[in-house]
Amino acid sequence: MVDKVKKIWLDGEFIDWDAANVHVLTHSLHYGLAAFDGMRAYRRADGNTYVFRLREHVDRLFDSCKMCLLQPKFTREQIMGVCTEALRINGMTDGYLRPMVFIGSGAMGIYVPTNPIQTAVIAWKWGAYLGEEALKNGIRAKISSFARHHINVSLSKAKMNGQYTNSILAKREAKFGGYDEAILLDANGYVSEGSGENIFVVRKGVIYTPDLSCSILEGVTRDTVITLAREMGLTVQECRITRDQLWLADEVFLTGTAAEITPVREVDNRAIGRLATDHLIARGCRRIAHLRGPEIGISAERLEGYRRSLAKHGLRPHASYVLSGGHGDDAGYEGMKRLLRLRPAPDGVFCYSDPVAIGAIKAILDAGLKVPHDISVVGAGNVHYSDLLAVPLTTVDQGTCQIGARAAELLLERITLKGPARPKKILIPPKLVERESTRR
Ligand code: PPE
Repeated sequence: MVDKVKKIWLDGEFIDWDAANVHVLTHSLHYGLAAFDGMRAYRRADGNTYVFRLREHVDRLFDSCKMCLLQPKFTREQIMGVCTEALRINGMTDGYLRPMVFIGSGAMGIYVPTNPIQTAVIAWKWGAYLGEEALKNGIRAKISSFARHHINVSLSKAKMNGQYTNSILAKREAKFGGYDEAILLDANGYVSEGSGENIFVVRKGVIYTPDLSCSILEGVTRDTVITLAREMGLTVQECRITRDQLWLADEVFLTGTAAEITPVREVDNRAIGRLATDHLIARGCRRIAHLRGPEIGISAERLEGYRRSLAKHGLRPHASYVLSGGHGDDAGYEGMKRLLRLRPAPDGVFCYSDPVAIGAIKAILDAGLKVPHDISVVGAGNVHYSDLLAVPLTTVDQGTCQIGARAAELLLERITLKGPARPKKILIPPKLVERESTRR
């Protein structure tokens, strides 16, 4: 239930929430042609409230109107003003805003050129769209049996009310099947978007999102993610994506005003994610141990990653499965020997480093067990000999050489630069390199 606020703006004035009604002959109610948008207002650290990308949302509303031939009686500036006023008048420091332009009552039938065009702006409090849990641990999504509208069936770039019957059918199908959200393909079979969100796929350090021809709504959040990612030095490609690419992804997430950024942890019952623990889970391991490194920050971060991944997949970490290790293969060997004494023994081990993983593999083999058949092993670092071992090692490559190369380039750039240098952040995403030690 939406909690009532005091006032709703309808056709030029703020009226009481309960008085904001329309006639049942409202044309848009019968035939679905109307346009809306949605934005969130957030209270920021400076104590002020800001509407996130208000202009872009209002522009899209007017673009939607233009595409479906609705002529609002108000200007963009007026609607923007009403949006901020709706927050103020209702005493809201954060919330969701929904401007909508629709065809009022008068004549019936499809062609009603003289019916009034009405405009409303509604503000309400809206928590996490897919639940708090979804933001933390990700959602389970299903590829819908409903396709997104073909580009010549409807106007995918318009945020048209009637279009949402397609979203509702897909969402209900997904929910009835025990999933949290639907992912719709376009009429050509390429990945399009969620029922109310755009979709992103990360694989091997590259971010992909369906291009504008794939029947998607051109999301404002989508644009924000693309812009920020590119500013951080990441590669973003807008292109066609096939459903199997979702299953091979390292990460999938949905973006939208209501959904904000929601991670997807499973698509069609297949776990997403290939970094260390996620990868072991995807390969079928369920009793995953972690051999920690020495007491330094990076070791704590890897432990945190291990814990988060287990939580994301609903697996409980077993205290005895986490052992403090050390740097080298002897630490890995001793740690693994202790893990092998546990009942039940782990079926997967994520090791702090490649040398620790190499020691662990030796201990497993010495105990007469097989890698990966009995126990899968993942290391970290991608040392140069990790593919030359008796059991080539699956590992997380952190791009150590790339880090050095980019740092040197940056330094040279700064030396030759005239004038003040702007700080620059370069992110080199880690990659999972899959080899025999987890291929089962
Ligand atoms: N695709 C669809 C189909 C969609 O409805 C939205 C927003 C997006 C993508 C993302 O667009 P943007 O918000 O500009 O990043 N969906 C709105 C309605 C949700 C609802 O259930 O109502 C929203 O998020 O406000």
